[in-house]
Amino acid sequence: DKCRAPGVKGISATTGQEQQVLQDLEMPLARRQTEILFQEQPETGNPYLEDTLLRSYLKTHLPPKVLEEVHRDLERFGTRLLTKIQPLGWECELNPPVFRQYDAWGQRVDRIDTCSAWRRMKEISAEEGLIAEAYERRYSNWSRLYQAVKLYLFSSSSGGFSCPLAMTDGAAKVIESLGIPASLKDAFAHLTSRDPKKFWTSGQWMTERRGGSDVANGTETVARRQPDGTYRLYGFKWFTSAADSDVTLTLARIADAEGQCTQGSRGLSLFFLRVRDEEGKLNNIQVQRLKDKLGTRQMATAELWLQGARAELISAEGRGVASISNMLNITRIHNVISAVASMRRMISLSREYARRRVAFGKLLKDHPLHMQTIARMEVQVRGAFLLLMEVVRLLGLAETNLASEQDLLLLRLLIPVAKLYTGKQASAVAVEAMESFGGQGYMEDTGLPVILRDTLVLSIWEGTTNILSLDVLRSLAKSQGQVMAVFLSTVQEKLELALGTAELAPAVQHTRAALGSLTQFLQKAGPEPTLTMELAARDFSYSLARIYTGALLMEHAARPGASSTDTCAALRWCHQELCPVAVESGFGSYGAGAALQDSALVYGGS
Ligand code: UCC
Repeated sequence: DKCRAPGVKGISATTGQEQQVLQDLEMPLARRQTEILFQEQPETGNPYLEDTLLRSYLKTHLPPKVLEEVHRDLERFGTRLLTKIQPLGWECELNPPVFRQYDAWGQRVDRIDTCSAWRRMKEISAEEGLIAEAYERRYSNWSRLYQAVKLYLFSSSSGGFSCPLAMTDGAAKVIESLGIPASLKDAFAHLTSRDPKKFWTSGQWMTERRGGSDVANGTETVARRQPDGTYRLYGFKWFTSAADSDVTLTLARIADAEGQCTQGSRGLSLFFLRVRDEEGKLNNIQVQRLKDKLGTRQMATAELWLQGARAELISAEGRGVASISNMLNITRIHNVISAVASMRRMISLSREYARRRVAFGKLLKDHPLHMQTIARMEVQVRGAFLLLMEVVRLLGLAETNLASEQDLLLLRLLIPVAKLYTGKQASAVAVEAMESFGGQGYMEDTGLPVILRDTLVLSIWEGTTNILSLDVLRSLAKSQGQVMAVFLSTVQEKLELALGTAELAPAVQHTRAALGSLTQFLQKAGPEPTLTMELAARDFSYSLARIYTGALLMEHAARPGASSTDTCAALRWCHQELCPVAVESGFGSYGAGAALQDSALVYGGS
């Protein structure tokens, strides 16, 4: 009716000059009526208070005293996110970094200008202790989990600042794992500072022209030893995220007296360097250009020439990959944090929209099919959230020397599993949630495409799905299968616990069957790396993710005071195919014949 009203009013009016004047007067008003869309913008509240799963998790696991303090801080932080940080995040999106290579007089300056909101995010990160919290360990093993929760709440309002924080955390972790050598004491203090004036962020320069994934063979950068024991680095870094960072960790090959370098992984060493000196001058680095990315546009990602950048060797020679894997494991956890946060944000918006949008005579929330779609996404995010909490719980134990040997093995296995699985989940959920807004979801200025774009990178950076699947196999090989033994026994324990809740019986049964199939597959495949295991790596990793997440959902649903929604989520999760690797193996997907078929399907063949 609102749509038709103006037109009807204008045309069906009586004729004559007087009427024309009336029409002229009425039209602009009438037009204004048609200009607004009838749906209201979905608005969410305090992200901490609205997150019932997060709150129930904290209530279940944190000691009461810790919970009390953490709850107070998170409630305050939630309000700050809503009122102050979210608008800053949007400003970062609207004002991406600008690269100025030359000044007005032709002098090379290589300036990366970031917006004030981006710089404010850095200050807020320090004020909120988004890195510091994990290293101060005020709450012992719970500090890491608490930090992860703050990062999770921060992520989707951060305007991309989550990325430098991930790398900063990773750099702090590497330095801490080296025992904070005297030469890095100052840097560590800056990276973990709560003082906005002192806080530094770090980059992670791993990617070169010849390899994003194949770091071992793709790294060309050469390090030349100087008489004072420092090094100068020469090379080209192809993809350096948050290039406005203060310091960075990077890999290079140390040249011997003849200028020769060892190739492959054994030739790589890890270096620390300051990006600029005290006056802000680049450390013999030239910025080639900024990357033109699909998303994460708030952040300056650059191509950098290292032309004798002064650096400090911080690993044993040739142990670069092993040393930087401490950083990778942290940034991969941050990737999980962002994936879960993105899903939670999209679903919250979708849920709120369904409360306001009327179609076919009723609110979207009263259309069962629409609710089924959102509910399916909700099951995904619940599972992913519990998997994230499990990983950071284990990390907290490891960092306070409270972890058992089994905990450490489980942590090693679950990091790549969680990274690869949640990255894929987040992309799928973001696309589905966008669709739940109809055409509005596709509109730039709703902000929804920004979330989608920024989410799609999560299955790519920090190791693609296949690279992470191979890392899962690496963890099996390195531990000689021990990670699997721990995985199986931990899931069994959680199933025992779930048996006490009668409603969970079908989920327990299904997961047990999946565990049986997984064990059979492993027995058949054998412990050695084979073509079968390589072809199975992705499905195998998915199986681990689904089975373990199912066990976590059951554990959560079996706790005292659990709700029927917790049970429902566990049942629905476990209803899906939990062990795709067994299904595909039964179909013969992992043999040499299948590999030939794959090639024929891709490239054509008889
Ligand atoms: O830089 C990037 C963008 C930054 C953006 C940051 C955003 C953060 C997101 C947060 C959300 C907002 S992306 C660049 C990321 N690049 C990668 O992720 C590289 C992907 N490729 C791999 O992961 C490969 O698998 C490599 C590089 C690790 C493979 O190297 P190698 O040398 O061929 O592998 P090796 O020989 O198997 O491993 C060498 C050593 C071994 O130790 P040792 O010698 O003691 O046996 C491995 O066990 O490293 C150890 N190692 C690990 N240890 C390898 N990976 C790991 C691991 N994950 N954990 C523990």
